[in-house]
Formats: sequence, C-alpha cells, structure tokens
Amino acid sequence: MSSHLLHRQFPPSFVWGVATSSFQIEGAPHADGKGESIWDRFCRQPGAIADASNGDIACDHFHRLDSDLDLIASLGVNCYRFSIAWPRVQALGHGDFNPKGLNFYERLVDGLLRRGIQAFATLNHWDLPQGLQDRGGWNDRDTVHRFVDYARHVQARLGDRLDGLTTHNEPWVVAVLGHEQGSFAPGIKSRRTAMQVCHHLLLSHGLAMQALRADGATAELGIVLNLTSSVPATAMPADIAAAQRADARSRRWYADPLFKGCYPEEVLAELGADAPVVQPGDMGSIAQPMDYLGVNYYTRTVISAGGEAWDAKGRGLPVSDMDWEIYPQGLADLLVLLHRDYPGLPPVYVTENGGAFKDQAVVNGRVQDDDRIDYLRGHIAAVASAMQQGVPMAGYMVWSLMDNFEWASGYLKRFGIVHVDYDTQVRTPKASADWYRDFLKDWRG
Ligand code: IFM
Repeated sequence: MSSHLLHRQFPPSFVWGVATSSFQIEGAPHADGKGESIWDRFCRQPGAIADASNGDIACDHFHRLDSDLDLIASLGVNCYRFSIAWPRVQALGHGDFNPKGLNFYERLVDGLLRRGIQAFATLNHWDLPQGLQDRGGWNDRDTVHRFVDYARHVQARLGDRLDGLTTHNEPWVVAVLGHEQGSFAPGIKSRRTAMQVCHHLLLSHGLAMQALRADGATAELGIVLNLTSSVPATAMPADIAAAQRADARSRRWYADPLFKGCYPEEVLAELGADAPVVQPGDMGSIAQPMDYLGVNYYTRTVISAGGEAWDAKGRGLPVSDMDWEIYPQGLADLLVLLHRDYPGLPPVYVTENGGAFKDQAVVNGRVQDDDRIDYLRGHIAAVASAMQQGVPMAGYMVWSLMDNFEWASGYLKRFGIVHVDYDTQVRTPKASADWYRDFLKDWRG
C-alpha cells in the first residue's frame, strides 16, 4: 500500500510519536547531584561495550533540551516517549530524593505541552541507581518498594501533565540480558537470579500501578514489553512444539501474569528450581488493570526443535544492521495473537519500532536512508492490518528520534530518523524523518 493510502487507515485520535531513553541520549552523568547508574558502572567494565564507549555525553540531550524539543515538534508527531533516569531523581535509589533532579524532566514535559505534544514517560528504562544494585538490585525484594516510592514521587511532581506513564521498559531485557546472559548491566549470569528479578519487576509494576491510582493518577498507566512472534522453522510437529515453548518463555511469561495473574505452567516446570519465589498475594498484585499495553517489536524469531539459529541473512532474507530479520507481518501476527489470548486487552501502543542501518554519511545535508523508510512503512502497514482485524491499536512510536547509545553496541548502531554527528552534536534529519513528517501531514489532512 502506498504511503498516500496508508495514512487513511488511522483515526484522528491515533497517537504518533518518536521514542528515546534517558541513558541513551542525555549525558550529564553528574549534573545537579545525579547518582551513578548500573549502566555507568557497566560501561567501565573492559569489553562490555563494543566500542568501549559510555553514556557520559551520548547525544548531550541534557544540555540541548530546547533545540531537541524543537526538533521533535518539527516532525509533526503528537507524542514523545522518553524515560526518567531514576538516579537523577534519587541519587542512590533509597534515602533522600534530589529536589533538583526533576527540574530537567519538568522543563521537558512543559516544553512538550507548549508545543502541543503528549508526554509519555517511562520510569525504568534500565538505568537503575547503582546504590540499589549495591544492595542486591532487582534481585532484592526491597527494590520493589523503593521503585513504588520513586514512582509516587515522580507522579506527585509531574503526573498532572503526563499523558502516559509506563512502569518498566522491556522486563525481558533487564532479566535475561542483564541477569542471565550478563551482556547488559548489571552483567550477572544466573538464570535463577534472572527469574527472581523478573518477578520483582512485574511485582513492582503492579504495586506501583495500585499506588499511583490511589494517589489519583490522571495519566494513562501501563507497561512496555518487548515481544516477538515465535514461528516454527518448518511444519514438523517438533518445530511447532519448540516454537510454542519459545512463545511461552518470551511472551506469555510476561503477559500471562499481567493479564491472567499466573505464570505459564509449562515454563514453571521447565525452570524447576530456577523458578522465582512468589509470595502469597503477589500474582494478584501484578495483575492490575492497565490503561494500555506498550509493545516494542523489531523482528520475528524462527525456532527449530534442534535449536539451530535462524540465519536470515544467510538465507538472503532482509536484515537490519543488527542482523535482525525485517519481517513486518510478524508485528501484525503478534498483535492479533495478543488480542486473541487476552480478552479485554487494553488499547495497545507500539511503543518502539524501527531499524538500525548503515546509513550513508551526510551528503549535502542529507542522509538517504531508504531502507529505514521501507521498514517504517511496512510496519505501519502491519499496525493498520492488525487494527482491521480488531486489535485496539492506539498509537505507534518510532525508535528512535535520533541516533544514540545502543547499549552493548555503543555508538556503532544507528537507529535514529535524525542523524547525530557525535563530534559536533549536529543533528541532521534523515530522509526517513522527512518521510514520517510527510506521512503525518497527510494523516492530519
Ligand atoms: O535501543 C533499544 C531500546 O533501548 C530498547 N528497545 C530496543 C532498542 C533497540 O535495540
């Protein structure tokens, strides 16, 4: 479908945004008494980050807030999704809150509202205060309560001006990459720990939802999951069963507790002694009604019973610079599956979707990233298709506003629709930014 017709598939109420996160763009690690985060610490471990970089400067967004807000407004989006760095608000994650810490986010939110843009804030996009990690981090049940206090503190100051408030971004990443594989902060390698961390993240989500509501929340409240569509490599029964197991581990392990109040039995059985300790009442606390579900989708996962990796690139299938297969149909399939599995599914935002590509250098003020335009157009069409199949879609947000610190890949991968020159901090909207702006202009009519 051409972009010209595609925009007509979306109602006037649809939310269109761009997304970022604090550690990936802000820099200013010590400004106004900010504390150390687990990512500040992790970046200093030799070999942890592909280009040995860190988040000390990143996109210097902290010092370029006003011009970055103008940049966001210039795209014509009606929403900006960002995250709040917990160690800015409470240096250690326990004890005193830092009254200066929220000034930056207050300026951010007020600046968005002045420009007619909705503010969608995330409380935890992975940069946990190191002071909490020193006490056991997400593996320690007390962190759950510290998170609830932090959530309430943020809401008390900003809640009246936020349109959306997300508890956690991608609990799978924190649990599995951070605590099982150890490739992300805090770099722990224990499945047992990972599963307990996961439970504590979900529990803190549920308890924070309850507390925020009790305090009179006006923003929409929800959580963001990174999900994939798990498909069997062949029609062989063994591959189909393996894909179902993968789906249970990667999708249902997170969504079942949120929407059904229980972990999938087959995953609990598979985990055995590594299953998390769940206290009486926890599952009920987790399963709070949500105003929305955020879904981050980048690629599908193809599963075979033998466990062989699916080499999309080797098979000549399109891949991004992360070597993730580009498969928009997987987004539609995933959204339809969520709608089928969870009756009463709340409105769904695609809170992240986008591609890293080896962009050409800036030539005459242009970066011609046609592959990213194709990626975005294909996935927006998949959202339209899901909507036609009855999924209550509410919005779509591009990952990312601008090139930024891509975690263990450092600055080597570029996801932005705006190019960042890290030597000069000059921002150059890519062709994909122009495409998105034009698309939104057509949609507004
Ligand atoms: O950059 C990340 C983001 O922080 C979380 N979701 C996936 C993106 C791309 O890897």
